[in-house]
Amino acid sequence: MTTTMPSDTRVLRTDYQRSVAAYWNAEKDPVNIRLGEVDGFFHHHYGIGDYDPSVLEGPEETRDQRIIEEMHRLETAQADVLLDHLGAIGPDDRIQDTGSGRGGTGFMANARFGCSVDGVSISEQQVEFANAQARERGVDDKVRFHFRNMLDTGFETGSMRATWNNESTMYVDLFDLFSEHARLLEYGGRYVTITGCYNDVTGGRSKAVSRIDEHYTCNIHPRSEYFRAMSANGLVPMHVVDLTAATIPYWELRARSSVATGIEEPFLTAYKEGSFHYLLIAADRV
Ligand code: GPP
Ligand code: MG
Repeated sequence: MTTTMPSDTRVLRTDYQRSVAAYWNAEKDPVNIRLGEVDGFFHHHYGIGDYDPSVLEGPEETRDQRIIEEMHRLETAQADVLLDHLGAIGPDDRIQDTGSGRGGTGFMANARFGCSVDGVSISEQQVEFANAQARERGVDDKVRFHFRNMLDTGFETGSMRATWNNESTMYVDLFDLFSEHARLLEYGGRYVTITGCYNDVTGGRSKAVSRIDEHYTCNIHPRSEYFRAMSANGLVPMHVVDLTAATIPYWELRARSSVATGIEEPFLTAYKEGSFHYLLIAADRV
């Protein structure tokens, strides 16, 4: 007997996609939930910027909560940097959060620009959670989350002023992904990604990068592939920002927190040995 709904087979096309969806449908990790509860913006990405070392000092009873709040502040700062690169977005524009998680970056975008935001995710749990958040915030007329595949969103061609992937490109083929972004974006529209990619100048996938892949069931791409796949799909890079040095403090703080998941050391090793970069790439649709 099958438990797969007809809608599942349209959105989830492969066993791999089903296993990724199962991971995110089950995910309730304190490193994400407790941070989101700080102010109601639930992120699924990492942080940037220096942490305030005083959070590690002071009264023991409130130390844990101070660290959680500081990690959340750094994650919110990361999303702000992504939004800074979307260009001029007005209230009448429509933009897409691609791999939208529990909705954090999308709600920040709507709060900043007043625009419409469509989020897509292959996790029905995440879509449900994020839509409930939209209702709670009273923005469900403008911010909507959809159970859709980012490689085939079904939205109208040329309908988006901007689109982004905040740490979600490592689940898909980049040529297929950028082909869909290029289809969705209007001429002159902006695509932004923040991603972890491996350094293919120094060699192949390092052991630390392989451990990250294994942890999230993902497939981290080499740096050069981003640029090859953009150029093949009419996306012309305007900004490339290496955020590697800026994300290391987040991982150091996270390693000392009560919500560490065990993936902290592979990230710190990979970044420090230079086998892995944390990059922002902003590109124009031509
Ligand atoms: C999601 O963040 C992380 C990923 C989707 C994949 C890996 C990203 C790279 C840059 C390689 P999360 O907030 O759900 O992860 P965690 O639960 O570890 O905080
Ligand atoms: Mg997280």
